[in-house]
Amino acid sequence: MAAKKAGAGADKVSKAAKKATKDASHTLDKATKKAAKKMVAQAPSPEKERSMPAVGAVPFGAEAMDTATTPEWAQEGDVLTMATGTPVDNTDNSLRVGPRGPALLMDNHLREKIMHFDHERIPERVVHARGAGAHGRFQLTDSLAEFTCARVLTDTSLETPVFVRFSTVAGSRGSADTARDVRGFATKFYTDEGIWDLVGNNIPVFFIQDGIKFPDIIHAVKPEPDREIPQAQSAHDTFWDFVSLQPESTHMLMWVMSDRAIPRSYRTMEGFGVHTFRLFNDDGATTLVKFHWKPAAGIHSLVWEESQKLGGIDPDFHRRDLWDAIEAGAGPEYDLGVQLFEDNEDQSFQGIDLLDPTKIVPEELAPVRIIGRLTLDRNPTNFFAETEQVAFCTSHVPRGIDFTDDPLLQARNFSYLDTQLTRLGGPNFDQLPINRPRSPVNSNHRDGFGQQAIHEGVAPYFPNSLGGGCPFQAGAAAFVHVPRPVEGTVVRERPRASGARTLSFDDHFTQATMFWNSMTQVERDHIVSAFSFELAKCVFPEVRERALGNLANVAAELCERVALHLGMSAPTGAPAPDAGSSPALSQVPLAPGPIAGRVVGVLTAPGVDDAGVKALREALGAEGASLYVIAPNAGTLAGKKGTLPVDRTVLTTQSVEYDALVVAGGASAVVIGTDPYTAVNLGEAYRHHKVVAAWGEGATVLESCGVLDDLPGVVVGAKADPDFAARLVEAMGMHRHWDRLPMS
Ligand code: HDE
Repeated sequence: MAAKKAGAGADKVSKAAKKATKDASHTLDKATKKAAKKMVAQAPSPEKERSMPAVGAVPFGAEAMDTATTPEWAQEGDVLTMATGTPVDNTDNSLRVGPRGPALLMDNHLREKIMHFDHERIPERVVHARGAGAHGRFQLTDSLAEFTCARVLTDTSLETPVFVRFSTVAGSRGSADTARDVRGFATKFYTDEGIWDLVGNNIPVFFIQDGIKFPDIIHAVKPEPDREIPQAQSAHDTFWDFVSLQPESTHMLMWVMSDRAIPRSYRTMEGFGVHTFRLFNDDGATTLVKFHWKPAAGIHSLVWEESQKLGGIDPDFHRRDLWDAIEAGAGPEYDLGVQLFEDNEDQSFQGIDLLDPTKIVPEELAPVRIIGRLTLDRNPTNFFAETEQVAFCTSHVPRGIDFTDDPLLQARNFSYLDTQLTRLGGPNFDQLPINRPRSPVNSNHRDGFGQQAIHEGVAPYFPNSLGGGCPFQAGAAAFVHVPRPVEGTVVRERPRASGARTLSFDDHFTQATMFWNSMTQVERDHIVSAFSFELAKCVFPEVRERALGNLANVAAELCERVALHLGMSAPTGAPAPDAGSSPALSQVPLAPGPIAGRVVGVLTAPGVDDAGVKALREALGAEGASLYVIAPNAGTLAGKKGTLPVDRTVLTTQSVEYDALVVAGGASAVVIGTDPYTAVNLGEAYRHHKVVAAWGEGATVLESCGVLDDLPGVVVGAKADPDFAARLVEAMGMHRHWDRLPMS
């Protein structure tokens, strides 16, 4: 109601503003111009309203960001102008010699408009091109003052603004969100001591141990260079050719072939800094650290068939989910956790080499200490200005956080700064609003492409006397790399196992085996299917053979099952007998978790129990979940007592878009039951182990589709009452019901 009123008000104001502008007809007198301008400024733009933070969400740092993203000069006044501020009289017709004659070169507006349009695109990221971002805040809850002097990790009274960008790696900017791939999880903390970019992934290890191999793996996974096929997929020869020759990739392959690589949502995946970083405190004492993000919504994935279908039905599935959840006030939340290790001579922990990015430290050996919470609660105002132009650099760290000699991290510290030069057109990318620090900037950098600042003074050098010596070196508060001795022989060699380091750069399989050992049966089945699918897409037998050779060193069962699928014989390997397991690696929940941000589809038709739908919507809303009314036709649906607005029609939606499908009660059941889409959608949701439910007459529809009400994850009630809602919520809390056998 309130929104309607506001909308009507806005309409009135903008109509008046338009009238004022029209009346003034190109030659606005001062008073009219002022009045029109005021009215336009007051009119709440629908775009602005769409990007307002959801009720209940706190727009942290919004003021500062808003001035940066919508500077007055960019959208000032009410009349259309050229980039030079020259008012435009007509933007629908180019300047011609008579209405049917040739266009004129002197049409400055035409040329400027087309020129700017021609250059609207910037190069997409070489990797991680496809992504979505959001603003939020980080609240530290447990100080790490003992280990670091970085205020963002020690001062619990601070709330640090952040921007996070999630991404896939292999696909181009327009590729589908749900491809099997690693997800990027890059966080820009606008700390009061400068920017901190934690540029992580949703998988804690990487394919390669040394950054010098990065161009090789990326060339291998990208579409094959002769025909540019396939898009956003690793299921092709060049990828498997490379990884089968590079066995250090095996551990990461286990993760990428697991359900981790097809997350349900960005909200339901973990994040990892991957590398070991070094913390230091004011006394110069150092501690090694690994960063983890733990999602409040639990860790959940799609099933393979869903991810494939969604790629066509809704290629923006993750992007939309992130946007909608934030708009609904159920934005993602993650705990920041750390694993802390003594900075010993070996830089190892219980035999695990901490410099090797293909190894994890199991949480059972080094518990993850939760130190703060990240909340994403504001969608970007403009995708290009923010999500596309955000530039993360692993080398951006504040005082108190430093690097280790992990050879992958060292190469990244070069790469990210370098890549921005091409992508963002020069060295001033830090000045773009989304990249601007919130702490004071006073460098002696000058000029360069896209310089935004008009620097004053004559002395951009140090030392100087003509500028009064400013800016000074910062002294005690300055960023420093912690002093540490470095010596050795210059070599091109990987570190090897030695002394206390047993799980080191030359052990490619033990942790891959540990991953396999830690999986439940259903997770193992999915891993077998993923390897089988990918390798079956490879044409060259030697590529498959080599890949099987590596799998034989992970687990005989895995290798044999994949070989069976490929119609090949399984080679014999030597999996580590003492690889152990880490229960924390399995993502099958042991108890129901929260359902905030989940989506329930309710199948309806005329005659539906509309009061039941409303009651269920309320009950789910209280849990942060949304309900969509699906009906045969769009518009308004006549129910038993009242009406319901239809959200989606049977032609515009499919079961894969929902976490649960519910058949509503009421006389509508007859129509729902005879619609061929019903059986397809219910059958599919059932096959994907999702919750399927019905109340009242709706139960007959489940029955006619062969869905038995006593099976796990099937919820049936007489009415859409609190008891039915509670059972539905609980069942959805498990996400999938793996103990339900496929329907015969
Ligand atoms: Fe990246 N990576 N990467 N990467 N990476 C980029 O930087 C690179 C690596 C990651 O949302 C690029 O700005 C090298 C590991 C994320 O904007 C580029 C190496 C991890 C993002 C680049 C790695 C990542 C990137 C492309 C091996 C997980 C997206 C555009 C030494 C810890 C950030 C850009 C965003 C993006 C280089 C390995 C994560 C080319 C050389 C390991 C999340 O600079």
